[in-house]
Amino acid sequence: MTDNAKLKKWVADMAELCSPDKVVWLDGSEEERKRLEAEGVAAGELTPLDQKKFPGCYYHRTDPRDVARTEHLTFICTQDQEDAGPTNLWMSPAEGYQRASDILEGSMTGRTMYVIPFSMGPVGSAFSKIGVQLTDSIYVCLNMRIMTRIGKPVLDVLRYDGEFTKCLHGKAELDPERRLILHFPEDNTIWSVGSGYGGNALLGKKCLSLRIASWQARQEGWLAEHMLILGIEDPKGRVEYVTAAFPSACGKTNLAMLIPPDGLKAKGYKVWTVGDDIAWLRVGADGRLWAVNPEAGFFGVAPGTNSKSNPTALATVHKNTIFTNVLLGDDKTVWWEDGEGAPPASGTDWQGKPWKPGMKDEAGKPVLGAHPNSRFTAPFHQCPSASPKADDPKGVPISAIIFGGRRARLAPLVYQTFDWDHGVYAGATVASERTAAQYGKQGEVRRDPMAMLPFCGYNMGEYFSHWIQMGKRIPNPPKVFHVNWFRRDENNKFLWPGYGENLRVLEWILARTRGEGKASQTPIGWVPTPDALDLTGLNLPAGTMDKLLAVDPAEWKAELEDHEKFFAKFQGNVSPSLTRQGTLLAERLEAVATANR
Ligand code: GTP
Ligand code: SPV
Ligand code: MN
Repeated sequence: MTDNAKLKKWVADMAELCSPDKVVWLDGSEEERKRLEAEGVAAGELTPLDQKKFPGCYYHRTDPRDVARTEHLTFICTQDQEDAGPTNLWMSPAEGYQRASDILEGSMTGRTMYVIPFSMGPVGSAFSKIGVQLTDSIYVCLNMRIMTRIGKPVLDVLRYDGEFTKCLHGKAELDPERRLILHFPEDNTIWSVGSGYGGNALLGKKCLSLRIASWQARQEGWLAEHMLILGIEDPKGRVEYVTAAFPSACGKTNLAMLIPPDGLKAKGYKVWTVGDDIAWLRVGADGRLWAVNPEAGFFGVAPGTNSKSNPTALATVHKNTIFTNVLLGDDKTVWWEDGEGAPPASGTDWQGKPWKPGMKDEAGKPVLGAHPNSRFTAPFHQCPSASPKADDPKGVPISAIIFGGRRARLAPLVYQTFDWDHGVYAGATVASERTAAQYGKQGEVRRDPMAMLPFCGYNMGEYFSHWIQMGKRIPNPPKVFHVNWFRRDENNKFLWPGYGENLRVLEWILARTRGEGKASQTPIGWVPTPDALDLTGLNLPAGTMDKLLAVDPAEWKAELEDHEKFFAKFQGNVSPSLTRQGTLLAERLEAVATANR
């Protein structure tokens, strides 16, 4: 398969460690896909769905103790602990290799080790990165096939001397006590053991394209970010692109696939999806920032996906899709909470237990059929709104960067920052309520800078400085905004309808990038005037817009104190430019307080 001596030696070494019965190199062919599917079904890893209703679709259930990323078992392994910074867990490389080896040793006996050469980004593009994943999971092989570009064409580009990220994945016993997700950025290496779930196991995704890539991006002068990329075509046929960074399960896939709401349909907007989770951003020859989606598929949250919230996603997953931890109907269909249509009469839930609609637990609470973090894996090109630019190695030019999180209070629906440094400050202070995409207390508000807290592969203080530096390298930088679709009223109901209606906010954002759009200046940035958004066809109760756009200086003062506490964690390793932004915000808040006295 390859004449790359380094690759051959590494595969041999890892096989010696893990002792698989055999080693199989994947070529990426259709024939191979069929073979893997058949093997997966025979091994009980996959269940074929009703092939009339769901052609080419399979179901997979992970261990019930293995249904989300495990941040408390995810480590950055660098020689110097400083390089991991205060927000990452750290382990020395020697300890990391040793502890993982102890678990991996002999763990593939009786199993096959698959070798998956893959490219993040179009195969052969100067901006793409090559990885090779070793895994004993057929499910992982089939997911990697969808999420990345795999096989022989990648080896052809790698040639005899090419560099690649060494990605070793072993299921071992799937025991949370014997699980480690380790990154060795100095060795361009990832070792993951004891998990078969998503971002823990599909190593091209968060491990390579964010943690390792962010490390490389800092050295090479670009940005690897947890961002969607979308194009908005206006009625004149002009397409402008934006990226948006929201924490896990906070609406990236939904926004990336947005369908214009009825009220705005007459205007003739169209949205083009370029990416829904990861963006690699570089400065182009024209002095603008350009974005590429390194992935080739969607690993999207299933619950809540229906023909009203996200018809595009629903259309994307009707064939060649792998469903993970949703409800499996006895009729070999799949279903999830807030999904489409009625649930099947009976089925098996995400824990592998018999399930019927309306079931309650001892406490009287509904028993969920699908885990809240259950997912679909679907090929990118099946998306009806897939942008024709998605495979362009140059990427797309970015007009606006949007940060956001889930905030029940405080943050207005949208605001525009005053300049790049202020935008970096808004990104660095993003906070959000925890979701089911990670283990931990649900709903708790935590700082999640740029939505990268779990994904930055180095010291986040340095990461902020890198963002500030990037601003100096982009002659014509995108404007930076902050949004919050999740503000709630006194009764804890969302104030904003969200989903497709978010286009109304994007319309204002794009107007602002052109120097248009009505706004009033507040201490935190430019906020739309109550009449600035086109609300045609949206019958919001009176006063809702005011509540959505309100900026309360007293609440923001408390927030600012929390920013300072957060930055203090970095022990002086926060760019003076950011500290200055905090001071400016304090002064603006003070000025308003004085004026109101
Ligand atoms: P990851 O794949 O984990 O990175 O998540 P994501 O950011 O792509 O999140 P996704 O689009 O899958 O949304 C996750 C959850 O947020 C789903 O339950 C959605 O129904 C909900 N959601 C998405 N957009 C909106 C919105 O505009 N308003 C409200 N209220 N909920 C939303
Ligand atoms: C996320 O949690 O942000 C995801 C899913 O996109 S995973 O691939 O599991 O990280
Ligand atoms: Mn994500």
